[in-house]
Parts: sequence; structure tokens; C-alpha cells
Amino acid sequence: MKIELIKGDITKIHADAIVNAANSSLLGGGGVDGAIHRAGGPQILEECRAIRNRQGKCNTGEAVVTTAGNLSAKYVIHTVGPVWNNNKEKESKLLATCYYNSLKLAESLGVKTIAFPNISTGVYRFPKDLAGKIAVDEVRKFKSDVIEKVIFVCFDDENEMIYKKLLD
Ligand code: AR6
Repeated sequence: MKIELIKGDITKIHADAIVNAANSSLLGGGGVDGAIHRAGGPQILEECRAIRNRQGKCNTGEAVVTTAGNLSAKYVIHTVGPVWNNNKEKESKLLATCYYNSLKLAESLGVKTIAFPNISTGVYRFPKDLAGKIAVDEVRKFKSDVIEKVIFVCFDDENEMIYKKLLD
């Protein structure tokens, strides 16, 4: 899989799937979650509600899919990152699981290009350098005949610098 780094807003990215850093309610929030729901429109929330009614909350590390409403992507993959509580080993594993489960789900949908935000590094306070390393390691480990390109979308300068170093 090819790996790309883009600085900017994930709602503007052209990819088959974009990943949302959601919370376990799946009912929206701030940060990238708020931006995706605002730009994508009410259809995404409607589908999230339907998933909630079907299967209940989305646990940390898990991923679910909806269509992407008004966005140019086909799918939004919603995954729930861990809140950073200084339990490095446990929270690192959970963050890696978010990337793995999102990629697995994308693959099952025939997704060729997928864009990730820097999951857990905002409201959930995961250290950005460690989160970046986990994201890049997990994507590099994932071998796929379906997914051709993974785009890391960095919104802030600090994440952009971290990912640049990791991908060099
Ligand atoms: N495009 C790409 N990245 C973005 C955008 C955007 N439009 N906006 C923010 N980021 P956060 P979390 C970056 O807080 O830490 C929500 O309320 C941001 O710079 O969005 O996983 C959910 O509902 C940061 O690096 O997600 C949950 O309750 C990264 O996205 C909670 O926040 C993640 O920051 C999840 O917290």
C-alpha cells in the first residue's frame, strides 16, 4: 500500500473512505467528528443511530461504517480511539486496533483509498508522537491486495511534523 501525508481537513479529501475519530455513542461530538457530520449532513447521523439501535454502543477499538452523505467519499468508517489515561500499553494496543479494524472493514468494502485523521490526539489527549508511530506501524504491517493507498491527514502543524519524520 502506498502511504501519503496531507496537511488539511479530512472532509475535503478525495478517497473512497474517510475515517472518523468518533466516540462510543456514535452520535457525534467536536473535533474531526463534528467536522465530518457538519460537512456530510444528517444522513450520516441517521445511519449512526440505526447502528446504535441494532448493536448498541461502539466499543473502543471497534469500527463501523456508514455512507458519507454529502462528502465525496463513499464511506465514513467510524472508529473509537482510546482516551489517554497514562496506561501506555493498554491504550497503545487499543489505538492500534482502531487502525487495524478500520483497514479490515475498508478491505471488506473494496475500498482502494482510505484517509485517516490522527485518532485520539485531540480531545482524547493521546501523546501525538506515540500515536503517530502506532498509526504508521499498523498501516505498514497491514498487507492488502485491495487497499492501494492510505492517506494520513494531519490537521495541525505538530502532527504534520511528526508524520513527516515517521514517513521519511
Ligand atoms: N480534519 C482532519 N483532522 C482534524 C479535523 C479535520 N477537520 N479536525 C480536527 N482534526 P479529535 P479524538 C484532528 O479531538 O482525540 C470528538 O468530540 C485534530 O487536530 O477530533 O479522537 C469525538 O466525538 C486531532 O489531531 O478526536 C470524541 O468524543 C485529531 O483530529 C472525541 O472528540 C483528533 O482529534 C474523540 O477525540
